[in-house]
Amino acid sequence: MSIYSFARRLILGCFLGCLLPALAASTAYAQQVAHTAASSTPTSQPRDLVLWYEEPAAEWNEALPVGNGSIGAMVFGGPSEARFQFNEESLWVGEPHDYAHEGSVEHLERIRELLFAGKQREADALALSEFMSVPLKQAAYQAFGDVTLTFPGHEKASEYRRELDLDRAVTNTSYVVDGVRFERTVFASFPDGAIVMRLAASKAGQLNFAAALTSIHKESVTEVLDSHTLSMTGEPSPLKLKDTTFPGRVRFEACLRILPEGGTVERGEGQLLVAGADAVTLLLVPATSFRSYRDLGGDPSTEVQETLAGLKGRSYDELYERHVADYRRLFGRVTFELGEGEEDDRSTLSRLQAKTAGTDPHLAELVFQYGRYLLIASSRPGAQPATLQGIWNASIKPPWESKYTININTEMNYWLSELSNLSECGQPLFDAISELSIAGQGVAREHYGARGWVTHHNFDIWRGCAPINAANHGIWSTGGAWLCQHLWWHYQFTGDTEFLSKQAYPAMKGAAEFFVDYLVEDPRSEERHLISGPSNSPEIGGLVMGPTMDHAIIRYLFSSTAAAAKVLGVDEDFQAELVGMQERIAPYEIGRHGQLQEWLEDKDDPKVKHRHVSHLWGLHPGEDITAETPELFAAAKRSLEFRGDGGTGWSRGWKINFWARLLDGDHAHLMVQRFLRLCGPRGEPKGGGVYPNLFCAHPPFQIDGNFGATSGMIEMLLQSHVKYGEGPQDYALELLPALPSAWPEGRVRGLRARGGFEVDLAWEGGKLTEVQVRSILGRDLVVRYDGSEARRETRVGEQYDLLAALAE
Ligand code: FUC
Repeated sequence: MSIYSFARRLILGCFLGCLLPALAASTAYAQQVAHTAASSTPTSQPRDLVLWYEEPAAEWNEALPVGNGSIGAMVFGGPSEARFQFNEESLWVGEPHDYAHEGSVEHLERIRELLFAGKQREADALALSEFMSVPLKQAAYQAFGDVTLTFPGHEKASEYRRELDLDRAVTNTSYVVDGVRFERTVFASFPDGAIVMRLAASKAGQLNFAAALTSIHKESVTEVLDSHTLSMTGEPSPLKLKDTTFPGRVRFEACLRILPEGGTVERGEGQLLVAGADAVTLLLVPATSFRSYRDLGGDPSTEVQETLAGLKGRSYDELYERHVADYRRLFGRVTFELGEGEEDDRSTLSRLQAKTAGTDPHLAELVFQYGRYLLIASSRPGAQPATLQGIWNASIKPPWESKYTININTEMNYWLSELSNLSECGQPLFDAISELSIAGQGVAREHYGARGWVTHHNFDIWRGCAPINAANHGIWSTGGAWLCQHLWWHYQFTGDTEFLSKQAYPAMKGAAEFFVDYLVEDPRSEERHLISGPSNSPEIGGLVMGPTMDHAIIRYLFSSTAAAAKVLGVDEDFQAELVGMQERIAPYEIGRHGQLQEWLEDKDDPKVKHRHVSHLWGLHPGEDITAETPELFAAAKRSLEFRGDGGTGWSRGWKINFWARLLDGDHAHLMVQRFLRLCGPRGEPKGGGVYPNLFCAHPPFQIDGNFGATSGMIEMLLQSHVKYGEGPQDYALELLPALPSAWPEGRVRGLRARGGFEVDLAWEGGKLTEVQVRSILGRDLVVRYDGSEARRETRVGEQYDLLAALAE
């Protein structure tokens, strides 16, 4: 489904009745964003933000991604064979499906009893046979197709260069053959709903090529639709995952329209042949029959034709300008530079291969802004949320099905959206949460006999919420609760009470109701603490009662839901119930190694280097472990030291955030270095880092680390999670809380903070030299830097210079 069908869905009113309030909220939200964004005029970037290479991509992780939130492509840039591997976000195997396992609840008590009795293996076996999703796996995101342009005679190209300009969201490939310079420009346009490719040459009549449109799916057919258009239709091949074969029910269609200037276009066998053109514009429009997780009634053909009709009459220059203006409106809100730096004419790959890659400030700037680029490219209002791979996937059997893993990954995808001034890019996640809050009701009822809704460690496009794969990691009940944090953040950053009442609070309330019914008293504790379970500390230690992470998340859910109800002036009794229960949840424990315990029992092994560090959730992304709780702060630090500085790409990304929250800039920077480690055939074969195209390497490619790295770098420069008062937005802004010695000079503009503030900072010799804070909501402002504090009452739209006050 494209942004267009989303708009149509709004107009025709064909969206699910139950989600109408959510949509109303999104509309109000759009207005809100339009209002608040006015404060952040797009600024031009201080330095070139270009990923560039001297060779075509030798493999997928070297190709360059473009995307408009829903459709994306990987640009390989071969001179004689140009491959554009493309995706559309709604092309998945499977069909509308409820994964709840009827009657599971009958076994719940027994599983708990076994766990309380220390019989983990028996509990696991019972849970695996009686308590899991039906089927045991969820569906997979699918590759869509390839556009291949073949240029005879271009094998001997010279002066080759391939680049992705983050400032314009445009890729460019350029080279010379027989004295003629050829240029290919590619971008994915959000306003026009198409991938646009432009071919040009320095001499007239030189463009000769064959264009093909193909798909990895066997059931697809490509036809020459008219003299200038190729059309490909089909459906995904069925996919067997473990014991289940997911059918290919989503129908797809893509059209490639070729608009030459000069020359001729002829029909070939499933191809179009262009000869003697001066320049050519190609428009690629894919669509599917997916309308919503419950409805496959769309007509991809009509959708493609409508989009193409909308493009008719627009010149290439117009398409380009509309795209750049739309993109810059978002991207241009933040600039980031680390000192003047030296002129650097090395390619991105050479810089990544250099020993100094980890400390290369320009690479840090590039990776910082790449996270923002990728979010804009994979998550725009009306779209699906970014998957484990954003929207970029060349496989029919992608790693972890390229779905939504919510025991860290999907949340990490959205850590940067509010912080980095891309608030509206969070909307796809909010809409998915609204859907999960409906789909997860059946799972709450059938598995737990509880009210409200629950989601376990994964969901897919069909909004599967039941526990999948295996009991030892699939039965983890706080996925939905964690997602609700993003709803609350959105309110805290934007002050959008309409969003809070119509979209956020209904989902938060349902999630909290579930936990009111689900928590049980721990018979082993004298205080009869409330604990979670059966659950696990993500992916380590197996099925247990009472993992620390669950309790941190549930406490946060209860307190934020009670706070939201208070803001809205509703559900007073429920507020009191949540506050009362929150106080009874098992507290953090510090264990015999001085560590923050991962479980109720003091059984952490300091030698374990596991990638997940779930028990530190309260340090980040939570907010109850700060310097103001010194014992827990020290224990969290100890636990993190035990886990070490390695790990998968996303784990390194998370550790940047952790060390920033621990106010240790140099250690956070060490993790930036560890993140900038080149992986794959041209770098390190094992361990996490980045690929030549700067995609995060788990390995394999997983986009979460890109987003986590950007959020971590922001946490090094600005934090706003420490409360100064009791109000839901009373958070102090901490300036340069974890500035590393490796970044003595720099400047960042346009970051956002809780309470509705936009912040510009500059520093020299490691000391703050400029602070400008714009007030979006007119709330009281508390700013802290290096032991000083300044307070201001603010007015909407006004800017405050706080440097002198902080120096007093
Ligand atoms: C979680 C992680 C894995 C991987 C997968 C998609 O299960 O533990 O490392 O990121 O999600």
